[in-house]
Amino acid sequence: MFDFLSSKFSSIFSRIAGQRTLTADNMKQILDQISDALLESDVPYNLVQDFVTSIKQAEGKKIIADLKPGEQLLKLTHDKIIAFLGGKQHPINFEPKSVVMVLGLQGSGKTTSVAKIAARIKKEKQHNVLLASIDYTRPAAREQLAMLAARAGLDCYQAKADNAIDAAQEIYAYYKRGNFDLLLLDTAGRMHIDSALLQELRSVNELMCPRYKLLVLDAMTGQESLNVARGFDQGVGFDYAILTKMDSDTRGGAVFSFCYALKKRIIFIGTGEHIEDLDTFYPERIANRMLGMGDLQTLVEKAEEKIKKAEQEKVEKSLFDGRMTLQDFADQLSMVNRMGSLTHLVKLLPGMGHISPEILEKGQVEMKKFRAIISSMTSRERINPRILDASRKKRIAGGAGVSVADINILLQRFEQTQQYAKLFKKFGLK
Ligand SMILES: Nc1nc2c(ncn2[C@@H]2O[C@H](COP(=O)(O)OP(=O)(O)O)[C@@H](O)[C@H]2O)c(=O)[nH]1
Ligand SMILES: [Mg+2]
Repeated sequence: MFDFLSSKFSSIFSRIAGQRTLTADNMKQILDQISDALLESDVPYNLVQDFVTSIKQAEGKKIIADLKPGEQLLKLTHDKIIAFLGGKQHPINFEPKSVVMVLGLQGSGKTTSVAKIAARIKKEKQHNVLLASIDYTRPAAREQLAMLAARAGLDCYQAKADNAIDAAQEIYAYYKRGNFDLLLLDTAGRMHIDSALLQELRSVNELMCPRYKLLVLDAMTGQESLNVARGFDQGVGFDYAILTKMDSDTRGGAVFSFCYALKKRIIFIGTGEHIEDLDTFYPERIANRMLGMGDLQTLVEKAEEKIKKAEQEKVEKSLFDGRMTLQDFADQLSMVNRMGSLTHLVKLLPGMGHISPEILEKGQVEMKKFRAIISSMTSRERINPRILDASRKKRIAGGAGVSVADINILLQRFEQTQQYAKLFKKFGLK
């Protein structure tokens, strides 16, 4: 996700990271590179202009005295991306006894998203959710929702009516009778927005008065998705958006542009075809990812699910205190090992968003070696790796069945991890 933007941004900012001064020429060059990266990721030209102007204006004010110019610019860009994505915000909390109507073009991911959201609400709030579809354009469309619901253990009502409007009435009556907490209504889409579709959606809107209307947009469609959103907004209106297929090779331009262009929030992003592949949209985390800073927060959440809290707190504390030892590093490695495949996790780690499968394979082997090396060290060596001279390294290499070069790689990685931790602490990203 955001591999394209994060590799562009990482390379732009790594070039200026340590510089003591930034000349007007440097600055112009960097802003040009940022513009190019955004245009290439399919952000509309006028939005790119607005974004770059907002950085320029803030840069003039020099707010943070103790940052180097490169760091300052990175921080500003980070802040401005967050602002573009809608600012800091709380996740949406669907009020009980509401109807949620889900709109979007055909194939955008409505049916899949309806099932994902329902499963999420049921799991987190124990709400009694009813699913139903009024998609009469494709014979299998309603079956698809029923199947997804059955697989996830969700209630789904299949209307007997032979058209969308009658079905909507029937569904609404069933929902009211059944004392459900929420109704999630899947609707028909078309290849393009047309007046028949909008008319149908307007009628259902009047009939059910949904408390929430969610628009599903396919992130793969780039700039075009903004026009689709405007069309739905004018035709029926909607409250929030869900951007799907973020796991595909979309360049992220649609996500970057949506909030600023439509003045509405994105509340979820779809990250795969499975029912659990739905992430709550947090502008801060997305900004971190776009800038190649990884997503420590998501990583922490995933870890929390599988690791005892106390164990994790200990590692985290030493990491952010800047007092991390090799023992902590070893604990981290075995945590990663328990949390799932490296391929998935690595996407969340700083600067590692675009690593090839071969390198990951190598990474798995490397992790194994690292654990062997650290377990061959004395506790003094783990706490203070600076004492590792040539003879100690030789002894450890013998014990772990690796070469001295492997130990040096481990020490390098350890050093990098500490650097990242410091950077994150400095930017208040933790
Ligand atoms: N990779 C990926 N595929 C998705 C995502 N959301 C939906 N899909 C797939 O997109 C296709 C169309 O989805 P569907 O929910 O039927 O779209 P609808 O026509 O709007 O109801 C299906 O093959 C889904 O599995 C997503 O977030 N990631
Ligand atoms: Mg559908």
